[in-house]
Amino acid sequence: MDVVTVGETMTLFSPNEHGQLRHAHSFSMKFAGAESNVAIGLSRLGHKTRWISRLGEDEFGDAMEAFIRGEGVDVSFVTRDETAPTGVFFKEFRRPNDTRVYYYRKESAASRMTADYIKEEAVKGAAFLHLTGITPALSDSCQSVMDKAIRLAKANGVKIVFDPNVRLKIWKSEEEARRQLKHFIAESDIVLPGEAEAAFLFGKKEAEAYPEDFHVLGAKTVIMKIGKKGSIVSQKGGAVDHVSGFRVERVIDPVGAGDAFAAGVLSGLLDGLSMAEAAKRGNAMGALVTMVNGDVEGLPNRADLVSFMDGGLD
Ligand code: CKP
Ligand code: MG
Repeated sequence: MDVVTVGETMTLFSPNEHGQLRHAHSFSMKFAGAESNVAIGLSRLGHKTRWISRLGEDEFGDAMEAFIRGEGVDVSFVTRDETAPTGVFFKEFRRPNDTRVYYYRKESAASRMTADYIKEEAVKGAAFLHLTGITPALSDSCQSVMDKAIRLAKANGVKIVFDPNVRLKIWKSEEEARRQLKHFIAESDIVLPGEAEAAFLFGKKEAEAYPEDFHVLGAKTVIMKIGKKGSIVSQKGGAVDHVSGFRVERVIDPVGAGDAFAAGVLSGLLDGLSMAEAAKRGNAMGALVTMVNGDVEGLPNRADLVSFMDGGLD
């Protein structure tokens, strides 16, 4: 296994019209969740991935499991809950550059995951464990899921990659979000924040100044997304490097770009690239996903990624 990830994926109802959600009449049903987005992105590039989660014993759970399995992701550690449903969320394309999400995920099956569902054999042998800050916001038991996964990763030499993915709609308070996210950053080998997330955690400052804040907490490597400017790479005790971004013709849907970036970075590292080259692949993946409606629909296969990185010429 190359990458193991744990988290909630929801059924996504994406309106077929632009404008306020209240006026939407028809929706496309999709499946999206940060962790499965990353697993799918990696799988399309030929890496072996496993996604651990808990689904409702319902139609959406069946469809989601089949979809993610169909993308080549191992789902053998996914469990089912007979009394809690699979979570749902809606997107709203309110105006150009104003996409919003609305969650219906309280008390979902995934929020009921407990540490018992994270088995040593599911984590052992992987190169990376990918986690995000969404999971600990779901419930107290999901916090224990994070702690158990981290403990197993450390005991088995699996590197921990953490994307803060700040979601204030589901945290109890901003203070609680900051406290817990910092705790998980401190446990991680690689942290993949966005610039706005770094500002939320450490206060507004120059982009180049943030990596040090993450290093002080304990993170060895920080690769920070800085929007269309690309990303910043920093290793503890080393210099801060800028890696430029790719030109995006038109942003259709920005949701999922951070997960695509994570998949690109991990793919690069699995292929033995340097941190800067891996960040470049992450930048390309993020750019590609923004140009397509959906969180995973824009994730490329290898040939598509290479052609885009080479300038998009066939
Ligand atoms: O940070 P990103 O836009 O890449 O994350 C998007 C995902 O898991 C999306 O698919 C959604 O299901 C979520 O983040 C979430 O819970 O917000
Ligand atoms: Mg993100």
